[in-house]
Amino acid sequence: MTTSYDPKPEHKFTFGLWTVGNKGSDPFGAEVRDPKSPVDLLYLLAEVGAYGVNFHDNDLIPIDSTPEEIGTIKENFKKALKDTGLVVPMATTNLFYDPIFRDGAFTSNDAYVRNYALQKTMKSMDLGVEMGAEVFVFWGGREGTETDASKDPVESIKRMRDAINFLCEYALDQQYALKFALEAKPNEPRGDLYNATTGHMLGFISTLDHPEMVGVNPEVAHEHMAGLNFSHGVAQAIDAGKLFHIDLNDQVFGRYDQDLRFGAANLKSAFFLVKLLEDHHYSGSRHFDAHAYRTEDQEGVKDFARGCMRTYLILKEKADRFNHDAEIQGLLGELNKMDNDLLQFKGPYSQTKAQALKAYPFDRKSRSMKGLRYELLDQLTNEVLLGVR
Ligand code: GCO
Ligand code: MN
Ligand code: MN
Repeated sequence: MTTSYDPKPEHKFTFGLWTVGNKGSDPFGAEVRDPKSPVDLLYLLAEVGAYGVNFHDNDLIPIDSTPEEIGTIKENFKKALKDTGLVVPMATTNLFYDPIFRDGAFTSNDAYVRNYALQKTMKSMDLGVEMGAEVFVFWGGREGTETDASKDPVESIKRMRDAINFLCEYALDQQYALKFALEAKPNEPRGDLYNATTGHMLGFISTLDHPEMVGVNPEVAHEHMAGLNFSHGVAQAIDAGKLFHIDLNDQVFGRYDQDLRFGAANLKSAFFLVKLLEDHHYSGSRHFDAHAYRTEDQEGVKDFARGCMRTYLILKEKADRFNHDAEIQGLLGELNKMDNDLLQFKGPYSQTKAQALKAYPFDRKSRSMKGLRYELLDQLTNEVLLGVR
């Protein structure tokens, strides 16, 4: 059945190889789904209607591959990309799985590990660019601590800055048209991770040698794990011109890292997020960094992937309805109306304006008694979401 909720290339829906390739193991139980090759996963993504695929270096090329194996893997993957029409908008490096990264990569106390991490990342950038990536994500999976006896956090932030500065120079040197997107997470797998939220990352970026090359990759689950309003963090990134990528999924507040299907847990915050991205014409990938429940087989993996994209498109339609609902827009218009008398204070600062504002007779008491009708506004929003408006 063809409906308006079918994914199209212009929606830029992407999935990581590690998302639809997730085999369902968790800290308490073994894998429940058979491994699929990167090529098989491309065909699965094409079948469900995705636009693109992202990968960590080792999702595509196992860490101990020989040069011959690497050649064959790359050739097969490129052929499958061509056959399926899928693109690779983003690539990233796995700096967390191998035991060498048990104490972090760029922030490890061991200079040997820090240098190996740089080498691995440069090779991963080469691979990403070869496959067409324009965005390169950095998720500091193990850049943190269990005990702060181990490291001075100021020193760790400096080490992180040195690494990103070095890699920006490498990209410039190679003439790669790559933008970097830093992904924050408060914890898991480490007890605490540095630069724990999108806001921290934005602050950190302004200290880099090439801040213009670096933005953020916020993830729903990560900000929810920190108990934060995701849309507010994303808004800050949009305002700073730094929303280079986004990881969509879902997460119940206060739980372990769940990576749920987009919209599976908090439909209303998913709605405000989609509305924010669409209202502000976000033009990057809508990347789903999530995986199917452990209960699922391969059919369930497809249900999961289709569900992520379908929910996004349904919420996009709801956002449009919200924006065109006369009663909702009437309420918002009323709330933002400016008293004619205050027009004199609009625009930039002047000494005269400041003096006039200081002298203005505000009637604080009568204005503070005015109800704002947010109960009605929120109820109308719920009714849009529930499909009765
Ligand atoms: C996580 C992260 C990762 C990263 C990925 C890209 O919680 O494990 O979200 O999935 O997004 O490694 O760098
Ligand atoms: Mn995550
Ligand atoms: Mn992520």
